[in-house]
Amino acid sequence: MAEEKKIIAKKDKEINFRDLTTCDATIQMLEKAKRDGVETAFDRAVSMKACPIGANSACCKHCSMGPCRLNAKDPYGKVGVCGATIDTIMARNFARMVASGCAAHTDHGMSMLDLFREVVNGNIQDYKIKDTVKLEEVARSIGIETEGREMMDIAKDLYKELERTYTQVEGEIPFADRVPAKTLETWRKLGIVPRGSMREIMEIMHRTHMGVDQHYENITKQCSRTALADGWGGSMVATEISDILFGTPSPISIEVNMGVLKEDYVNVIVHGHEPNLFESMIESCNEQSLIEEAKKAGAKGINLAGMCCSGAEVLVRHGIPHAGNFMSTEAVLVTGAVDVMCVDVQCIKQGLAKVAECYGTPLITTNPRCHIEGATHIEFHEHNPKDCTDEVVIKAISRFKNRKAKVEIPQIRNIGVHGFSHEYIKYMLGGTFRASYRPLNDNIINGRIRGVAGVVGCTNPRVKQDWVHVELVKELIKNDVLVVQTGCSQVALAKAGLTTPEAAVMAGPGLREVCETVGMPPVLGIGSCVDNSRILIACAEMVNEGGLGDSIADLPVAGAAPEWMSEKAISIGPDFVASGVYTVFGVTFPIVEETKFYKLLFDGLEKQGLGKWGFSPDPYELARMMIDHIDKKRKALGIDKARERVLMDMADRQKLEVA
Ligand code: SF4
Ligand code: MSK
Repeated sequence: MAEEKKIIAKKDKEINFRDLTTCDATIQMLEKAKRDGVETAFDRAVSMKACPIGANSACCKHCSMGPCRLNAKDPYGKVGVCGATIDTIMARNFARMVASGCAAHTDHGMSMLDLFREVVNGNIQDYKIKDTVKLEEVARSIGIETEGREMMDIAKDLYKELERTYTQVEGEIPFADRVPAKTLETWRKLGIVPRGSMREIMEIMHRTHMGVDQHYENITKQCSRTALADGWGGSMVATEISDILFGTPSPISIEVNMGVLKEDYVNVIVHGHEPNLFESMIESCNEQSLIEEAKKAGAKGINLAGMCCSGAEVLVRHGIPHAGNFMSTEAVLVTGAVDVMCVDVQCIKQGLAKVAECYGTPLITTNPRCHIEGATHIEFHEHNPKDCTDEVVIKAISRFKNRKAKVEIPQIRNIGVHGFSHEYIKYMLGGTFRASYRPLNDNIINGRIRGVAGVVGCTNPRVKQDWVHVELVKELIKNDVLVVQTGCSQVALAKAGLTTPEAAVMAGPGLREVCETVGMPPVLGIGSCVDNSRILIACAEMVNEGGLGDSIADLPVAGAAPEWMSEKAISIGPDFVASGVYTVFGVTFPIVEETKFYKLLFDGLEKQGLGKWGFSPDPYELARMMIDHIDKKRKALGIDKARERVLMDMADRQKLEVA
């Protein structure tokens, strides 16, 4: 698919930052970075052309008889030295991306479970079980008795059960109990019900070793099984345990964008994924003695903001402002106003170290899994969390006192209403006395809501930051498709003003009516990238509620990662596809078109009763593909009414722009 990929390849002097991002704050900072002689990932993406053979996944370096490069234009004209075909090579490469993405999510989940175990066993005092209602609900969902039992006894049983999510050698993982019966039956028939994620990830790495699994169909099967071990396993554990420990989100109005930084405050940014670090940082930033220190240093106080998915985790639990998504993490340092950037794991660009150095900002790594050359490492331990976060804040105060960099903060702040957990969606639509998915299902059946789309994932400098997300979502809601969001995507939409109830005016008449009746935005931010499991649970609830088919594959739903970049995003793909969801990706897709592997992913899996993949770099085409799929499912369910997809021209789009 190399020809279709949107790769910006201009010479440095021709760069117009408006071609690279629609985020005005990021543009302002890229212009400043240029004046300051500072390079960012945007500059590197322009000057570094993506390797076309790698982009097509047509090369293999799994052994030293290679590396072997095949020809995407004549994919069956050549094989690797060992005889591996293009389908084997692409499927193996894909499988290793899935394994890596699943490992990232499940290891994050395991960290949350480690913390839960230590809390339950009384070895950690700084964290507590915050949401006992959720604890009982999760326990009951996997068959643990809760009636009349002590909370800690339930919690101990829950820990033991959930540990199997990772370690189970044979048999189905606990959350398989949450999968709709017909979907589970399909998995059993295909032999893809996951065992523990450690086993599945180990097996995928074994199978993709030179000379083991050399049938693309069999490799793809293991991709599905491993991805399900993540989506219905490790990721789901991460979300559920985070909710139990830190509270289940409910909607809250939050501020987004770089204008949340304050020149006369000590500014602390937390970036990464794990809520335990951030929760402790909140404590440290509110510590009276540290606030006094900040004041002694001449600041008005300490200002804490999140970025990326760390920010998405806590903005909904505490209303902490969010300074920007993945592609703004270097740009925010260019403000000169960041007194410390504290990171844990995932999506932390190594380039941050250089940019931080240029502006005299300490970059602090905290997790044993993530050290960065040039950064300071202060290890975070859950048994004494404030030892780390207090020290980080002290460093920030010191940097404030000695700020040398010129400060320029883009004065842009947007408001979003986020925090729609799947539990809250149920309550919001059904009310206290009728909390259920019935109203959602009814509104889908009566056609007010055409279907539901999950639009998730990263931003990527190979496409214009935020633009693909925003244009895609605008098209979807205009066509009465309710949108749920996770990760960096929701921050793009918040910056565009689409995550407030007022954005209902941009929706089609049916969706608008529902949003205005309930007072909800047409675009629901539901958490960080690991929280995609909330979407799966919502899908299961819709099936179980009745009237929309027997399996997730019957639902009028679709998913998209329009600006994806990480292997975690790739692993979410087969998780959703194997769960039955049509899943489309933008930017690029690591595959050669019209090969057997391509036909399997983009068509064959659906014939097996699963979902399927789609790809387009164009947001309007992505919207068309998703809406066509939703309409196909409505027709199959017999709930299709004569309705046309609303095609918008540029004038229509301009009319819909939110100020
Ligand atoms: Fe080449 Fe086969 Fe070795 Fe891959 S495994 S590098 S295709 S010889
Ligand atoms: S942080 S995986 S850029 S969503 Fe979760 Fe954002 Fe994608 Fe990282």
